[in-house]
Amino acid sequence: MDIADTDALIVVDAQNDFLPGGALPVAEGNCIFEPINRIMPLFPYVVATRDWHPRVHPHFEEHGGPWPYHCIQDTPGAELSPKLRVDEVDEVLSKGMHPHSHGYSAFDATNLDERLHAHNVRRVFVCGLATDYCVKETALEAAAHGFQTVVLSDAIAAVNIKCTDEADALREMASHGVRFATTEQISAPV
Ligand code: VGL
Repeated sequence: MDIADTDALIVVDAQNDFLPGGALPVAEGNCIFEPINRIMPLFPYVVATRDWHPRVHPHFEEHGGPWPYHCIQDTPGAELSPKLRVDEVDEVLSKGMHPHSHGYSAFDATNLDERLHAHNVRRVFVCGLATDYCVKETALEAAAHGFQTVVLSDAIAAVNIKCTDEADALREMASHGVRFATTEQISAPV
């Protein structure tokens, strides 16, 4: 799969709080960094998203939501992991700030759609955390916005509250036209 100048890479929520030792850790979260760091230089446009919640937010258990506090604005847990090659990131996109939406998708209450169109992007590759939440919702919405959408299956990891969540997420994405590839199948532009 040759990378074209109309391709973009979306690195979803590679943040300290989603990694082992963080507030809402994804067990295999650290496995994403080697493949992501390896392929980032191949892409003409790389967007890294970050969950960037206010402390008072319907996302959190304390405010009626499903999750423990995580990725609160301007806290160390909300920072992109130092394991990510941030020098390869063109734009950091904050999400999850809106008081009435969870912000799982990187398109939710952001200008990602406009940013991608401004860069003439036609196909997006999605990787990062977590397969069963923000990766899934971002990929589904990218496909719904008309982008060819490819999820990088060796550069994602799931929360898996239920052990079938990852498989369900992959099936749901596939049924909406999302395709899958491994980072080994990605090659430099010709
Ligand atoms: C996420 C659970 C809660 C994610 C965000 O980034 O996938 N997961 N909030």
